[in-house]
Amino acid sequence: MTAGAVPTRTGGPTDLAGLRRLAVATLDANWEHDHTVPSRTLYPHQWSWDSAFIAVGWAHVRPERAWQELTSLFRAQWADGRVPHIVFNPALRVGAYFPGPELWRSADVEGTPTMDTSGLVQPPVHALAALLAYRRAPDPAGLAALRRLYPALVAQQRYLAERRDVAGDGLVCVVHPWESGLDNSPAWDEPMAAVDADAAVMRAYRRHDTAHADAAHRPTDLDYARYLAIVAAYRDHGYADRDLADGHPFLVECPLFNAAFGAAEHALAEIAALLGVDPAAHRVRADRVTEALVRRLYDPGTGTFQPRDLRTDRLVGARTVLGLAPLILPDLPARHVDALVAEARSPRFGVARWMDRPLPTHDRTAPDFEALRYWRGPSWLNIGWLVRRGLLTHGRPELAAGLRRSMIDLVAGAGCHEYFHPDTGAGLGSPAFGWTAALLLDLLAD
Ligand code: 2M8
Repeated sequence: MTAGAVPTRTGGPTDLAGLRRLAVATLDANWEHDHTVPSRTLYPHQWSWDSAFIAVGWAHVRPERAWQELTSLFRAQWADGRVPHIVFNPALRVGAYFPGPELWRSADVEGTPTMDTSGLVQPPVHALAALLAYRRAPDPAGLAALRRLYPALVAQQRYLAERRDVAGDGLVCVVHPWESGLDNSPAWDEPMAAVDADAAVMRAYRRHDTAHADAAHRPTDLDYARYLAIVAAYRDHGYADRDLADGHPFLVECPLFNAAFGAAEHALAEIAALLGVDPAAHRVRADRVTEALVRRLYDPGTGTFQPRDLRTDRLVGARTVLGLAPLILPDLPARHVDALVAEARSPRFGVARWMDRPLPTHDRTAPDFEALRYWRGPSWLNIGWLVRRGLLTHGRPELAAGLRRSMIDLVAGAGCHEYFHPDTGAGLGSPAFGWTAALLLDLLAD
């Protein structure tokens, strides 16, 4: 496809049984001894939040793989509790993904696992995924797996609470856009503009992504130059989190990351109860996260949640889908829920009355909305799936049903793509993407 051309829908199965078969075949094809790769071409290693979403899908068809998926990821947990966002498969050739282990150099850091990993984290959706996987397959093997995972999930939360609360306000700070999972979201344009880097440095490297996907659908070279500069700053500081406030180039409190952090405490409370452990401390922590999110990231002027740039102590201006994520918190106050539902149904997200049009990742009315470029507009199933859960949690079943339909239609129209054009539904990025397949299975089962 030529750069910038508008892709058209290529057609996926339209009957529910055919969709289910496609999803299972996609997961099977991406299964790699003890985990599932997001994509054989673009992302051939293990990714943290991908594994969580993928475990939810496996629970419907092969629960043992759901537990293997999470267990293999947590085997790479660092001694400080961080769960790295990439676990590298040593069997793959050097250069199978950029940036590879030679850039991260995790082996040089004390307290890291034997396998190579990155040093960043991703939104902590794993406790929620473990709970949902168990609910789909509540057997003794699942309970035993939950029991093994519980201390690791608690340590993951402890790392975030104790090492990443840079502002001391009860919220987690992300130190790289890759930690948000929405790498090139317009939400990061303001904080990224302050990162000193030159696109020309990319001449020294070989980007792997643009060999497998249209460059017009991916982050730019300047984005990548900045991504590398931030990684280098963190790595050269030994991935230590002390003193981050003294000069780390990117420090942001993200509403989606923090909503996941709060939802994890709610999920841990339920897991603890299943295991016969007192859930009270998790509930207290969950309440604190919701309270901090509302206090620090809710903007009454726009009626949505916005990231806070800790280097300027200001909320960023872009209104992206990140702002809708706090809907997943069961204790979000009703007036904030109402405001977010109004935001989701507004022309900005354009999902219309019944939310049955694809949910974009950025404000459709913004001048920097890009229907084709990665996290700057296209629809992604993991985001729609989270927002749908939020709508169900807050008693909006009709809207949740519309959103569910829109997501199933996307796959029916184009297959298990990584992301989709939010107007035409054309498939973008990887054509056989792990979490799209997994979350489709979950949506079909409801
Ligand atoms: C994308 O991120 C990686 C870097 O982590 C990349 O662009 O190479 C994002 O979509 C992220 O959310 C996702 O976890 C990862 C693997 O699917 O790909």
